[in-house]
Amino acid sequence: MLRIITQQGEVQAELQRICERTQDDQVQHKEATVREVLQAVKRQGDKAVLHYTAEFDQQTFKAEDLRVSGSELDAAYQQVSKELLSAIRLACQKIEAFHRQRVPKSWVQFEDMDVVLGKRYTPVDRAGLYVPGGRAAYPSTVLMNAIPAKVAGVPRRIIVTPPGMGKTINPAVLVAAQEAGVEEIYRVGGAQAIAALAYGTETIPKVNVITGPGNIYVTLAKKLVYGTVGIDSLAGPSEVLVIADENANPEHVAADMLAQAEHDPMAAAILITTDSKLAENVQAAVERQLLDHPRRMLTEKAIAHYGLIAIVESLAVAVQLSNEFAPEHLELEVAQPWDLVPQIRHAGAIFLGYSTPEAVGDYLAGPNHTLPTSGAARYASALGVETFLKHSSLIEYSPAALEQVASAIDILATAEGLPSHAQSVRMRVQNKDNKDWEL
Ligand code: HSO
Ligand code: ZN
Repeated sequence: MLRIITQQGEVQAELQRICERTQDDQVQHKEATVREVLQAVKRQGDKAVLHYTAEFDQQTFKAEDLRVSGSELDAAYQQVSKELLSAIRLACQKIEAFHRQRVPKSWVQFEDMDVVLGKRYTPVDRAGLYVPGGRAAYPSTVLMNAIPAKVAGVPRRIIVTPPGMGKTINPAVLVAAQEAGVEEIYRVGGAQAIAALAYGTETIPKVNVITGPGNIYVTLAKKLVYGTVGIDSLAGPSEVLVIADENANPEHVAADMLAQAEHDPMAAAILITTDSKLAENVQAAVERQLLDHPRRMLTEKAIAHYGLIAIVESLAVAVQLSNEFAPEHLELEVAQPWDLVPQIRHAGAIFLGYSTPEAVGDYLAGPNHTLPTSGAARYASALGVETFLKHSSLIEYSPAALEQVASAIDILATAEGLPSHAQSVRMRVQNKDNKDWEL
């Protein structure tokens, strides 16, 4: 049963508990396992990858089968329906259009004729995209990772995903990968996949950046290899916070909350409303919609542990509580959603109005669905083209410009006790014709 609470202190305590739900005591123990996997793959490469795939995924095969073959890629198109293929293509097109819009551009600025400054963006050479399997075989996640990497211009894009029964990979995942321009796919998941991408093996290339959501083992592994490679963020179980007024449709709000809960037993679904009638109606609608839910067990678990309805006195209080929580997804099911936007401080994605369910963003609105969770929206943003780019600063000074700043550099370098820094400037200024070396 979805709990309704009204006392503000209790609401705040509950929101904090839900926000911190991944920091459980089991993590330490799991981290030890992940360290062992990372070390083994680093030392033994493919051999360790295959060993852990047999142990954790119960799939045994040889190193030459790690990479998904061209014929499997072709065959996948025969295994998905025409409707699914066109939906994937529509999503591809909308996601790509969105991500192309604000690609950071290299720039140079001629302050005056003597100083040129700028930034030059370049993509990483190789990106590793993690696509979960098992409970979560999401072609949409393939698109959300692979398209920004392609738009960023990453020359080599690689997908890793755990094998299912008979070492197969979900055909919809294989089709989505190809539609998004990825043909290099390895059947490996878990911490062993992250290790392979971070250190490289005989078969799997070492990459520069690893992105994509995963279970707790994948997330811990990403955290531990950070530094050897870049990562997007530590994307934990999904969450939605809905702010709704008295005109929101309780069936719709309930469906949106269940859409989040059905992802994971640790997913969170929170409603903050100003209307007690709506609260009761949503509570009842959730019960009703759960009755014949095909993923009832898992969904109910999430609702029981991390589901919550809070009744508050005003929308301003609702926004304040939401800011403290910093949700991954925030739905504003209110009459004037844009009025609230300036007050929103932290949220991975904001869905405005009664007819914008989160699902539209999960699949094809265009913005990325890989978003910061568990309060990370306080400092992080959605996965994007920038995740695969870095920039080099550009600086050019003419002799005259250097002369102008020489004494300031001299003073700073002397204050830091670094005489060669001072000298490198002084020499140039004192020998403007640059003939010193001839002496
Ligand atoms: N809500 C998930 C994304 C997703 N939903 C994929 C359906 N498929 C995390 O933003
Ligand atoms: Zn979703």
